[in-house]
Amino acid sequence: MESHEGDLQLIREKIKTLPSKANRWNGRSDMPFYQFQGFWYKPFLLESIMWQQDHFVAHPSDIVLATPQKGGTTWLNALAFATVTRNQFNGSTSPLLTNVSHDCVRPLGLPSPREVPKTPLLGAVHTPYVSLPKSILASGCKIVYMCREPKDLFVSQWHFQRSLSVEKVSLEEAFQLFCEGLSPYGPYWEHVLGYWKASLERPNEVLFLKYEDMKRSTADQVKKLAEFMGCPFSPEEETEGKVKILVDFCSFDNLRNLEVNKTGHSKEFKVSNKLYYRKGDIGDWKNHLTREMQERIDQITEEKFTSCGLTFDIAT
Ligand code: PAP
Repeated sequence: MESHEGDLQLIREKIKTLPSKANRWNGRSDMPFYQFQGFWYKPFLLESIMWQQDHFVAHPSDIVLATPQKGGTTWLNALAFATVTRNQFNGSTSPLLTNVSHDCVRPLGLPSPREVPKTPLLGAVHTPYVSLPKSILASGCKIVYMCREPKDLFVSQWHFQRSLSVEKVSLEEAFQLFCEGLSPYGPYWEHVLGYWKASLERPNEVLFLKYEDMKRSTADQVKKLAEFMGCPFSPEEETEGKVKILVDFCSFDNLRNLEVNKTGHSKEFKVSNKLYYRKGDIGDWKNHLTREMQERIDQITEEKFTSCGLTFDIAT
């Protein structure tokens, strides 16, 4: 890690020259938001993205898993990992039994001392498409993106950020910030559109998934994911019920109730694993947002997405 200190120092200096604003999501004056290539970041998260751009070398067989924050990262990682390793591990031997799914995929950022099972899966975590390392695009490796209906994503992000912060941002203030685009890795709509447009331009290389589709028809979506990743389920596997077994293993209730996800910490992100499992429902926004809030956010969604041919079921 020490040999990277010089590079990191240069990156830190560069970050200080970027446009910045107070981060009212966590109220910490020592950790403002910085804007880079159109998106807002906490400085230590931006360090990692800038480091990746300078140093990460992708291999054509890599599979990048990307999500906006709270777009379904934990679930996508688990499903993709269980799918590509299904002939290597089963429900009693899977590393997912003892590791949060973020720790089962290879990191793209700074070299990490943690042991990661060998798979083609790379966790790009929340890097916007425009900021992915050039070598990922040049290598032609596959990218899977999963995102979520904006109201539910906002509510999930608000809960998550509050649980990480001493100073708790109110729902109203966070809502205002989110709609202005000033949210972690925001503007959210631009994050989604970057990958959406890429999936239209390069459908063989970019798979665009929605959390809601994954909830409503998990088995079909997992089959699509497997096919895209180059490891389709065979007719025999389907007859043997392998898809259902995998889907049940990665279900919210099953993973949330594992000891590692009740009491453990992510090695990569030092976050308490239970924070990655809250409700896992579609439509929790109805328990939080006023009618005015709903209308405002839906209007932005409509304005931003409809002309690009992207739709979400905003009523549920
Ligand atoms: P991250 O981006 O910080 O890693 P991420 O996994 O994207 O978090 O988001 C967590 C959301 O996914 C939570 O949603 P909620 O706040 O609305 O409840 C979490 O409950 C949900 N989630 C986690 N695991 C699963 C799963 N296996 N199935 C369905 N939803 C899940």
